[in-house]
Amino acid sequence: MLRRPLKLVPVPRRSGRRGFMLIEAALTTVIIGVAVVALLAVMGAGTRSNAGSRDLVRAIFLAQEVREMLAPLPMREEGSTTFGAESGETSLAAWDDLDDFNGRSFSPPVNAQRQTLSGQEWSDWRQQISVESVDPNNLAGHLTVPQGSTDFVRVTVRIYKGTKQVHQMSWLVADFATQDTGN
Ligand SMILES: [Ca+2]
Repeated sequence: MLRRPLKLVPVPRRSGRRGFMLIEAALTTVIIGVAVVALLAVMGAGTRSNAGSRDLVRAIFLAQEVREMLAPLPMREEGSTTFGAESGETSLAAWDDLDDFNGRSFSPPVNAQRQTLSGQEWSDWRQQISVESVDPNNLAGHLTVPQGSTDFVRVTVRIYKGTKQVHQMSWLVADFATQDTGN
């Protein structure tokens, strides 16, 4: 049987190139889409981070204003055994020793000169102050001792924006006047 020699038949060129380009275009669209979404997410996180940083700076400022306001005050009223404001001391202007400020809260907040910070930007901010007697043998601890029973207090200022606490600052104060005289 005589076989006819194989004849190479030219294969018609398929139009696959067009399809491949469509896939490329689709992939490119997906990749760009993912990149844009990622970029937007990063930008969103950056915006939130900036807002958080701004709030923290304000909160630190408000805590430092309280610290400056309280810095010149004695730990306790001379000649008084009251822990808290003495009789007749009914306003911020009258509070003249540290324990007068225990439990005080200022909203809108106040500055170191005891002036209310007016302005819309401060309206939802609050300074909350606590003054607690601490055990001199355990200054770093949080053991509760009766108020006024020692010559050391821990002053804590908590700064809130709305209901959220943004910052907290604490420091210790000793009644050196009492320490010096041995009373
Ligand atoms: Ca007082």
